[in-house]
Parts: sequence; structure tokens; C-alpha cells
Amino acid sequence: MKIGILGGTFNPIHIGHINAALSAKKQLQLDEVLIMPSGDPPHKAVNGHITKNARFEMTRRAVEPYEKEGLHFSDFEYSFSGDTYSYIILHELKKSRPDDELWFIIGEDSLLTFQHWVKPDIITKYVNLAVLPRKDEGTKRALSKKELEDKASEVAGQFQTKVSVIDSELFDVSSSFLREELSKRQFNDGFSDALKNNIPSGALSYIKERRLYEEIRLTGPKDHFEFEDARKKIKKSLSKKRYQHSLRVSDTAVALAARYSYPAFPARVAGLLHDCAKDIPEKEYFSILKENKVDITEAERKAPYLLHAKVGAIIAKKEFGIIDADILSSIRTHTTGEPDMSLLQKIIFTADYIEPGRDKAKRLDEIRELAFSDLDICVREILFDTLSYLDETKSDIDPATRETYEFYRDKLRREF
Ligand code: DGI
Ligand code: FE
Ligand code: FE
Repeated sequence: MKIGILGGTFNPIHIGHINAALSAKKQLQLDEVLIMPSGDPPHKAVNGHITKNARFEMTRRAVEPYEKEGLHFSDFEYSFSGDTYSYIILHELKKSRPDDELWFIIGEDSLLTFQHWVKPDIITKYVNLAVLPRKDEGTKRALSKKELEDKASEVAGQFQTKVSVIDSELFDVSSSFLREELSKRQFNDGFSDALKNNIPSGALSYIKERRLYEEIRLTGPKDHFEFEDARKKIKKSLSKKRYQHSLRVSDTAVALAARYSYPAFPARVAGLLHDCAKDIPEKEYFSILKENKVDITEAERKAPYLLHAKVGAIIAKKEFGIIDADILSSIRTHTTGEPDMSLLQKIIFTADYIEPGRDKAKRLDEIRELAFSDLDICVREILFDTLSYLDETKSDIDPATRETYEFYRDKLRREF
């Protein structure tokens, strides 16, 4: 088979990458193209505090819909530890598929410096080169077609390999522009057209969920010292037991955030504040909610303690100065959940249930394990147990609790 290999940091992956792969595939009549994110390249710092895992997952989700067009995500380079110079990767790749003809897809800039790469002679022993021309971006030198063809022949001659210049429609996108654009947004914001048009939708939804590239501008506690102020304030407004529970939920939320590549600080703040309204007398809930024009369900009227979640979101905003929409939603839904929750909503919902001080619920060992292996399944199981507990105790069930259970039940059934 003829296989193309498109490597890169993909920070983030964009339509230009996808088109490059498709053009190379068409022109060289490749059977497939492997889209292969780099590990942590020895010569290049990865911008935007994006972890290797995040780049992988973004790329994997972006490429998935192009499977049928012959593009495949490849974790080949990811599985390497240590130095990941191209010559090592390509040698290993060739060993794993000795009968395939490999075409390494590189940009024009890389062709110009190819002679100075580490062991170019080894690279060309195993692969041919497919070169993507680039547009002039001002500072970068762009060659004329003829100059590029000449350079390609020179490299082909010097290393005794095939070098083909891809005749592709160039896409004027750059990852650095997209990073810049991404860093301007906050969780509440949608994506600009520039982002929607240039980043494949699978990658975009992952960026939203993990809040990648977002410069998280919290009001309220922004740093450790302000967190300490909030902690002291919460300590005063809650009973000792409830305060200690809040600290444990905060710590558990941070652990889950680390597990699911969500930023730690908003998780820590949301955990601390999730029960901030718990010790307000129930009759005040009704006036606070009325003042803020928030609807009350039938179940909440019968079991007003449920309202500490909705009231909590209001208190967090007014008394603790939180504006981050993700933190506020996670407080608002921490008791019943809601369908299609954000990652942080699921983290807080789960942390509240599994924090180490909890011992009453059944199956806690199993659920604690699930929390760190599959969060959606965990949320479904917590809701399943909660519903059966409410059923046994003949409590009123809030529609949100049931709808959330049904949402995750059906979602997971579809994925199966
Ligand atoms: O505030 P916490 O005690 O830390 O925890 P929480 O806010 O999750 O509240 C837990 C209680 O809420 C638990 O006893 C189950 C109950 N609950 C959850 N969904 C419903 C519900 N109670 C009723 N009546 N209806 C519900 O839909
Ligand atoms: Fe609560
Ligand atoms: Fe709680």
C-alpha cells in the first residue's frame, strides 16, 4: 500500500492540515494518510500550555469523520518515549509495515532545511517526501513554483529518493493565529466564525469541554490568596461539618479535573462553593429565588433543601463575585444534575457524591472507581442509585434528576 504520513504538533489541528492530507492522498494516489501528532518534540516548546494528551485527543476527534476518505489518526509517535526525532519514528514505522511505500508529507520550510535535519539520509532510506508549498506570510520566504521544483530535485538527487511537490490549494490558516483567537474567548462565549470555519468540529467541541487555550479570567478568587479569602468566608457561613465536606469536595474535584484534563483552579473554586447556600434558612431560599426570578419546581416546593443548589449559584455570584458560567452552572446543578452537562458540572456532581467523608450510599467503592475510569457512566450510576433511594424513601423526585438519568442512560446506549 502507499501510505502518507502527516506529522505535526497539531496545536490545534485545523482544516489546512486536513486539506493537505487529502491533496497529498489524491495527487500521489495514496491508499491512506496517517495523521500522526508528535510526542513532545525535542527542538520545540509546545505553546499554549496544551498537554500532549490534549493535542492527541483534539486530533483524534478531528480526524474521525475523515476515516471514510482515507485519513487515519495514528498514535504511533505517541507511543514512543524519549527523543522522537523523525528518523527514529520513520525507521520504526517502516519496520512495522515493511511492504508499504511510505510518503512523508512535509512543508516547504522543512524541505529548505531538510539537509540540516538529524540524519536526513536515514529518513530518505525509508520514505519518499511529499512537499506542501506555502503561501508567503510576510516573514516566511515563499519560493516560486520553479524554485521549489528545483529544490525538490536537488534533495531527491542528493538523497536518492523521490520528492514530489503537491499542487494543492493553499489554505491560509495557521495554528498560531487560531491559538491567539482561542485565547480571547471565555467559557460563556461561543466560537467566532474564524474558529468555526477553520477548526474541525470534533476538535472544537473537545476544546470547549476542556477549556483548552482559554485564558481563564475568574472574578472572585483568582489566585491562591483570594481562594484563601473565599475559604475563610465559607468557613464562617457554614457549619463545621459542612465546611469540611466542602473542602473535601474541592480536593476531590481537583483530582477529577486532573484525571480529565480540566483546569484545576475552577474545579477547586466550584468544589469549595458548591454548598455555600446550604446553611441559609429554607424560607429565605424562596425570597432569594423570587428576587432573582428563578423558577421553582413542584419537587423543590415539597423538598426545599433541593433549592440550596440554585440559591448557591446566586450566592456564589453575588457574595463571592464568581462570573465564570461553568462554575455557576456546576453549583446550580450539583444536586440533581441536568442533561448534557459540561465536564465541570459532571466533576462537581460526582465529587459531591464520592468525597472521602461519604459513607452512607451503597456501592461507593464501585462508584469511586468509576469516577476515575468513565465519568459519564459514573454520573449515570450515581443517578440510578439516587433514584432508587428516592423511590425507597418515597421522596418527591425532581424532573431534573430523572431527565439527567435518562439522558446519560440513552447517551451511553447509543455509544455502545
Ligand atoms: O448538599 P449535599 O448533602 O452535600 O449533597 P446534595 O446537594 O447532592 O444533596 C443530596 C441529597 O439530595 C440526597 O439526599 C439526595 C437528594 N436528592 C437528589 N435528587 C433529588 C433529591 N431529593 C429529592 N427529594 N428529589 C430529587 O430529585
Ligand atoms: Fe449540596
Ligand atoms: Fe455537597
